[in-house]
Amino acid sequence: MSEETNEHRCGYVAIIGRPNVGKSTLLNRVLGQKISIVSRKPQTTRNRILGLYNRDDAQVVFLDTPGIHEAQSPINRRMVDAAVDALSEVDLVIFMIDVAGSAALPERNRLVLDALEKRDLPVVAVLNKIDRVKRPDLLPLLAAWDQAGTWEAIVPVSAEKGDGVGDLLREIVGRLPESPPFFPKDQLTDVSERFIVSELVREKVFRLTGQEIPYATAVEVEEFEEVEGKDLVRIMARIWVERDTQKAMVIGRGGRKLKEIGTAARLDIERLLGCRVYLQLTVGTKSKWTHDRSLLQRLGNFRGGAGE
Ligand SMILES: Nc1nc2c(ncn2[C@@H]2O[C@H](COP(=O)(O)OP(=O)(O)OP(=O)(O)O)[C@@H](O)[C@H]2O)c(=O)[nH]1
Ligand SMILES: [Mg+2]
Repeated sequence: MSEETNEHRCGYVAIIGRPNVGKSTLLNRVLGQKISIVSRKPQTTRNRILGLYNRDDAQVVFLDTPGIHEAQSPINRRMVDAAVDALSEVDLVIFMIDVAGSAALPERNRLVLDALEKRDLPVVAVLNKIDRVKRPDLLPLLAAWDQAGTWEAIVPVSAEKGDGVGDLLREIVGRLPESPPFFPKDQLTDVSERFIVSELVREKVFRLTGQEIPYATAVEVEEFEEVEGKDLVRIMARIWVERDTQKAMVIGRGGRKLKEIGTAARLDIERLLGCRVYLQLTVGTKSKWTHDRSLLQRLGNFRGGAGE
């Protein structure tokens, strides 16, 4: 590739929006690999997750962020802060809206709109989950969003099915500054495999347990060891919850729930690492960890803020 003749674009793009709109699904779709966990429950993503979309003429540094909502508890405030902080380091913002959800209209997105209004950033509005609405129902939403702000573009997509994602990438790349890549072109993310492993376990807890448990859970990878000559990785991880009653629910009758979490996580981890995985899960109780700032910092699934 000759640098003189071929222009190359590179920049930071934050994906923001209310919880559960499909931000992480979009990132995984664009990357073609799961680096950011997804669940049907809101407030799944807890950190800024960096994902690199690489091609010959461009590198897009995507920042997936926690959903922006009316945060009360320290853990939730920390998540919202991570999302809003991401805006300070980007060239372009992808503002994602769930057209099939209860917050499809601008008035239910006030917090996000306020965060954007404070900054003078170019924003592409993305109307996601179009696979779940009929075309005629999409038109009034498009009109409402057109009125609600100054957008670079409004792009309807289905992050899950892939519809419109190519158009969105064109809109994004064309708006990035000319620049050489910031990261090696074969890199996909800035987080360790160990971190993604802890997240994949947390995702299964999110998906396979109900009530308050997902929000009371952190995962700590205690051992991560490649077994020499065996194409096998041995992982020991601890699932932290806040109370013994929650611990009992995560373990389940006869250990069945924990086994289900472990099997589902192991399959995803094997796909991530491309080898066999021996995964051993244990459950521990740490009372009030979601309210303890210093603990939040040490525990898995919290890598600290933006710019690392
Ligand atoms: N039908 C449909 N579902 C989608 C689409 N995109 C995402 N979803 C689903 O929406 C839910 C939330 O997706 P996530 O990607 O976790 O959403 P998020 O915005 O990252 O959520 P938080 O991290 O909690 O803020 C999951 O059940 C996804 O499968 C889509 O295009 N169509
Ligand atoms: Mg997410």
